[in-house]
Amino acid sequence: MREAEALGFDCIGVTDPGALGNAGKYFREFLDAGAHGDMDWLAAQPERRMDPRVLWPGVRSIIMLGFNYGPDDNPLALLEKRTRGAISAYAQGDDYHDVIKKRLKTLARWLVAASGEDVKVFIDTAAVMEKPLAQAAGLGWQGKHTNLVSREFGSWLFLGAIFTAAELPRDTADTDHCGSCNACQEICPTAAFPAPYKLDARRCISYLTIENKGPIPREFRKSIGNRIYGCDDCLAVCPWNKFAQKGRETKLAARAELRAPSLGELARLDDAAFRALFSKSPVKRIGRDRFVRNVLIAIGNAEDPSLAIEAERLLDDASPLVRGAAVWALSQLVERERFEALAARAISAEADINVREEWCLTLTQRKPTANVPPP
Ligand code: B12
Ligand code: SF4
Ligand code: SF4
Repeated sequence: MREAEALGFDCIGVTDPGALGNAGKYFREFLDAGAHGDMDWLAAQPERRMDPRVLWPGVRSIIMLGFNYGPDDNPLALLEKRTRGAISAYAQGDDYHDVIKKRLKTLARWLVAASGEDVKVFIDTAAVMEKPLAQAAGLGWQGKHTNLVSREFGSWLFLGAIFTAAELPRDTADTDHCGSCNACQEICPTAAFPAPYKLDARRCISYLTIENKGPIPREFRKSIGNRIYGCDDCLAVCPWNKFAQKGRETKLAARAELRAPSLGELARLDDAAFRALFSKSPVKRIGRDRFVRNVLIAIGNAEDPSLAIEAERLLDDASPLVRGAAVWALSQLVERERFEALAARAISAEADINVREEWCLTLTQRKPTANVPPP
């Protein structure tokens, strides 16, 4: 459709509101297994998500749109630079919700004028199963990493939907082209796939660093490496990316300062500096404390004792979430004697019971020489 292309959309397809097939059943299984973790909004009113006709009884056709955000470098390369933070490709530019929603609304207005029928637009946050609907509309298939893979754009498509009361001709659904490939399953640092096509969000670094509001569970801290916001590993390793193209939308392009930011500098962000650095960025959504928590986990994994000073300073931060993460980061970077001396001083002064527990657990679980280079 020319109007969609002119607005920057890279692919488009139309499907039937009843096209979800087994997706609803799989969604129910996902919820029953508790795989959504604390994402209560995902579990709320599941019937609406499982059937678009419950969400909006007037819907006759669903238009699915894809917006290419193909990165201009390989996101896996940055994982080697341990003193730099890795922000996932989708979050290095402006917030896609804002950029794409505006275009969806413009397209929807055009559609209303052309068809005379009512419309609703959705991107990400509504109770819409965007991936299986996009597969039904022929945009690609849900790969074993559970995201939509496109033969033209690999793993790098944002999805959006326009529901319309107009009867439109349907496109043919796409079929699975994963074959015997298992690359995404093998690369996942936290073993978040209990089986191909199934994700346990509670183990996914994207969930742990973005959705999870509390401390990062201890079992995942080492595997998170330097990923400070989201994760691209399973997407980036997909062989279908060899057909991928660089995203065209400049607003979504990586900002120079977010490509490989210094962990030391990020650890020094106060609330105002955080909001200035992440103005218009999706990262802003998680707030300074959760973000600095993530940075501290990466600092703990940086194998650079010169970063210990940043963690030590944050032991006095106003946020218990930040103080707790600083305790763990420090334990990874300083020698046992130094850590025990700091603990002796800090524990009695610590008002927050969870941070005190973090000190005690870290003291008992800390390996004597973890990451500290021999003298
Ligand atoms: C909740 C959510 C998350 C959660 C859970 C992810 C998940 N896979 O469910 C978390 C926070 C972990 C997350 C992470 C990411 N997300 Co997200 N997320 C969503 C959201 C809001 C809902 C997804 C959902 O319904 N999940 C519930 C599960 C049950 O649904 P499902 O993934 O479709 O599950 C299917 C499979 O498991 C399959 N299945 C299950 N069992 C079986 C068995 C067999 C035999 C078969 C064949 C299939 C099968 O059927 C299920 C139903 O379709 C969507 C937006 C939306 N409204 O759809 C964005 C969305 C999926 N996210 C997106 C992105 C970009 C990401 C990240 C890449 C971000 C990042 N870089 O960190 C990661 C990718 C992690 C991953 N491997 O999935 C994009 C994906 C675009 C695309 N091309 O697919 C979406 C569509 C947002 C958008 N509008 O563009 N996300
Ligand atoms: S985004 Fe990262 S942690 Fe999540 S499933 Fe993919 S590889 Fe695993
Ligand atoms: S990496 Fe392989 S298995 Fe995973 S989605 Fe891509 S093609 Fe499918």
